[in-house]
Amino acid sequence: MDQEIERIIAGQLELAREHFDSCFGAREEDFVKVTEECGLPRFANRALFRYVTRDACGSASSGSAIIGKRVRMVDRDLWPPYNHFCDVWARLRRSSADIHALLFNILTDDASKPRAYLTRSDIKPLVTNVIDYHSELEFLEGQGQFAQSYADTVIERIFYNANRTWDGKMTLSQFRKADIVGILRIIEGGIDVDIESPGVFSYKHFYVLFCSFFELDTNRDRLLDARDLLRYFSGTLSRRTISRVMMGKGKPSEHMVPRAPSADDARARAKADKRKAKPGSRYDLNVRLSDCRMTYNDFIWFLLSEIDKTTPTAVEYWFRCLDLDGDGVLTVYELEYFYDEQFNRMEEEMAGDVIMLDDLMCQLNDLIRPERNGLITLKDLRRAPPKMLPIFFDAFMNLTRFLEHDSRTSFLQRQLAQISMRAMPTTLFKDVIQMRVDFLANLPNPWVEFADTEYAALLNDNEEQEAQEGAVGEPEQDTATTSNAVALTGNAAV
Ligand SMILES: [Ca+2]
Ligand SMILES: [Ca+2]
Repeated sequence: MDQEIERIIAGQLELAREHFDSCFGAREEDFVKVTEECGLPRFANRALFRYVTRDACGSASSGSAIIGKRVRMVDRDLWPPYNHFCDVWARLRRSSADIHALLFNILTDDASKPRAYLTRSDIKPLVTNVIDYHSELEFLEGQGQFAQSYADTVIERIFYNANRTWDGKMTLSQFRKADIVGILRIIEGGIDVDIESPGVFSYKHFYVLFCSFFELDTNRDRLLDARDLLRYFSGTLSRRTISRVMMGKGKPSEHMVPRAPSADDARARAKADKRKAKPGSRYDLNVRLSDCRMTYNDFIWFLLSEIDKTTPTAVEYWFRCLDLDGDGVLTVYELEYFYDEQFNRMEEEMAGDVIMLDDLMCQLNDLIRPERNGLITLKDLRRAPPKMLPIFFDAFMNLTRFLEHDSRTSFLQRQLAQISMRAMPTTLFKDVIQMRVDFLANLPNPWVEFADTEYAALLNDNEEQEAQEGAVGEPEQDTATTSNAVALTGNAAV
């Protein structure tokens, strides 16, 4: 085994030597040839270059927030001497169990203080590398804040999917599971090529997230307050849900308002210390809703969770919102608190055609089958069929969607029944089951479906707006923009 690794390292170093011989002294972007010879995705180049030049060429800046070809610090750095590279690469390769561990070790990039986790800023060199060198993203150059928002979106989405501990510290096993290496390889072929399941780098998805946020942010301060969220999908979320979201119960909020601690604060803190709250359980009774704001990064977690409530992160997000006392169990009393508001709205909006809580709880108990009747835990929800989860959460939080489920579920049931009827007399029962499973598995992912529809609508809006501007004789803007760049001109300045 050891011999095999030594043979691989020797082969890689031999191939890399040619580039050192011909390119010695060249810049970071030329180093991509070496990165590829070493078996890494090309967009890991900046990270590897920084890693190998760190000791050889002084202090290479790591995790720089600067985007854009003109202001990159590392361009001033030179390639390391070949012998130095050999030492660094061999040591790195020997200490990494697989390609995931290899990239993970490169990104943690702090030899003096070895870390067992990655932070958001550690991922940045990968994302800025993609922004600066991916041919499909050329139009982001010089877009400052807009390009920065794209980078933030990609990083938040990586953490949304991978960081199941919610602590902003991605472990090697989370990194491996998220398959960042695989994602980097896929986008070499194109950013939005996989129509079925575009990944975290999807420009289209970023654009939808970004525009959805600014649609709500009427005063353009890049923060949302509770009132803004009331306008989300024409007021579909209940006020009680919005309060919980805004208070950072789903995802701890990034936005903090410094306040002089009062005597109450001190007492609450002493009480919380005594209780020795579990890490991650945020139990701040002293939050004032009027102080709460949602940043763009928080909004990414909110919108992804709102649109697709079947993902593990979404389930946890909404569970925490509903779990008023944070004890890890949803009781009938907690659910009733949320359902009361829904019930009143149904009475107002549906002329008395309402669903009683008792009936609802019976149905939901059948769907979720909790271990203890009437007490729903996160474990129960994780075991429940994923398609049932949106019905469960929307019943307590999102009236419009909850009422949609009624018709959608029965439509689904009819389709499933038709599959069985058509196949039944001639097909084996287990094959019929498989057909039904395949049918359900091929239903479009709610987030992808949503992003597609919204993106088409946004492009349409932009075209209409441009047509109007053309009609009234507005001075023409840059005509050389691509359709993507057209989509961004309306919002890039905010
Ligand atoms: Ca605002
Ligand atoms: Ca509870």
